[in-house]
Amino acid sequence: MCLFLSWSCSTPGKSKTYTVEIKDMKFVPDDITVNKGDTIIWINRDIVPHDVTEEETKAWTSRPILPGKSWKMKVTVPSNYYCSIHLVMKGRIRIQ
Ligand SMILES: [Cu+2]
Repeated sequence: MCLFLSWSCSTPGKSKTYTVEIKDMKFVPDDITVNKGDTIIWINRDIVPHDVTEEETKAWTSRPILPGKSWKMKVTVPSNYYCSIHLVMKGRIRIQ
């Protein structure tokens, strides 16, 4: 893992960074399992802006992520999220 994703191992301690790509109007992967305290970075590889917004209560939101840009968040609770710009785009964060 570290050989291929050396940047994810640069953070001291045990927390990891996971990447979710946004492409073709989808979150890839759209279902991710992490440990509490890990970070997820969403990278917009699409040609239109997207966002990442907590689905039930809008507890958190990335605001629009422009093409080529990214946004990251430290995960403390499991969440279902969606793109508030394109309501059909949905993703899920599980904590193991
Ligand atoms: Cu979107």
